[in-house]
Amino acid sequence: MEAGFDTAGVTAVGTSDSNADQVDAGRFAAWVAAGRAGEMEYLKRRDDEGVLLRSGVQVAIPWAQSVIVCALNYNAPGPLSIAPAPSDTGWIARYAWSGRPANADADASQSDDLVPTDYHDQLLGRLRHVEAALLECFPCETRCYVDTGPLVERAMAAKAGVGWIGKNTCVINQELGSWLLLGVIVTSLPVAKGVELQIAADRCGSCTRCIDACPTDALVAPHQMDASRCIAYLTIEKKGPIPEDLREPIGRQVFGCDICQDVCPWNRRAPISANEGMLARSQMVNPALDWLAGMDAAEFKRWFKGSPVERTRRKRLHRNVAIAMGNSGDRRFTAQLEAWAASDDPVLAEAAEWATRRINSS
Ligand code: B12
Ligand code: SF4
Ligand code: SF4
Repeated sequence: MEAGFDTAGVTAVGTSDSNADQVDAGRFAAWVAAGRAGEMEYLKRRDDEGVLLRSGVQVAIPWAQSVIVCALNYNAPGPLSIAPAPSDTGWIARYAWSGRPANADADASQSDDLVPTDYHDQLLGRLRHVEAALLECFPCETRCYVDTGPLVERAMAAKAGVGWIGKNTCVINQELGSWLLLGVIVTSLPVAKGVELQIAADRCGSCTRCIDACPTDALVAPHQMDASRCIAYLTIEKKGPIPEDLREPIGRQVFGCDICQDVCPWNRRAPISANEGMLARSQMVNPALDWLAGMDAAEFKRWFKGSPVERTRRKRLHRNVAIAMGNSGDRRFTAQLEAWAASDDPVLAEAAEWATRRINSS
């Protein structure tokens, strides 16, 4: 917490709870085998014996004995994606709104002039502080990861008592809600025998709001996602054309999706983050689609360099904007879509043609 996290926990690896570890390994393997990882090849990597690297922490990191899981609140003051909004605007996922003042003296409450930040850097910096403090007391092997490590962070977070895995597959903390980003430190330190590890109780109860609200039916059952249908996958990870049957349900989401968290009752009273580096950039909230569409390479760099949106690159963002324009039904977008239809990028051109047809038929 001193390093700037909002909550944290520890779990043992491959020892006390090996039965639960096997259940998780089985779930992960079944998930990959069912094709639910889509084109995210990094999730399907295997070791020399063919075991999925992410199916257990000790598969890729044999010396691992424990995992410290840290969580950072990124909840920002601002509307929910499900609130009424002008039809000519898109939606960028909340976690990608983040920024920091351009210089240390600036007034942090002035959100108009923030420099983009990326949660990977925000969490990794804090994890390194914890790691350094730990190594001072207990020399050991450690690895810090945010997203990229060969492990399922949410499964670790649930075991470390950070929260329970909701039916929307997100980790939810009873006090903080689910607007949490996770980082882990894998260590070679065993958890002392007799130490009771806290596992958070599942508090979803009979609620099914997230499953009912998901526009693409990506939540195929409680706690189970077909990622190849999730709007976050389609708009951020998926290269090439987005499957046609999923374009309409994407609605106005141009980067990621917050719907299954917006409807979650555990987020109603989620506290606003005071974390340095996680301030909301006002321009990211309900951005005008024609503003995003008009960005050339220099403008894209200006607004998104250092932000998670940089990862999608400009052409893929424009592919998503074209689809959102089509879904808006707004004829004012026709000229932009016609210009894109003549683009030398076949994916963008085809998305623009689809969007024009959709506007003309609405
Ligand atoms: C790939 C990935 C995605 C994919 C697939 C998501 C998915 N559900 O798997 C896509 C691109 C769709 C995605 C979307 C998002 N992601 Co993402 N993603 C990841 C990543 C890199 C790997 C996840 C993974 O391994 N998935 C494989 C499946 C099988 O794992 P899982 O769903 O977590 O399932 C495990 C548990 O649920 C458990 N389990 C399964 N069934 C059951 C049943 C019960 C009863 C229990 C108790 C447990 C349980 O076992 C499973 C296997 O071990 C992680 C970082 C990491 N390294 O872990 C971030 C991560 C999960 N993503 C994160 C975020 C923030 C998002 C988005 C909110 C971003 C956005 N706004 O667009 C959305 C959320 C969508 C959603 N409802 O989950 C955060 C989640 C934080 C949190 N509070 O939960 C993570 C941890 C990144 C981080 N460092 O903070 N993501
Ligand atoms: S993030 Fe959106 S598309 Fe993905 S499961 Fe949640 S509601 Fe469905
Ligand atoms: S919306 Fe309901 S079912 Fe879904 S995660 Fe939240 S509490 Fe659980």
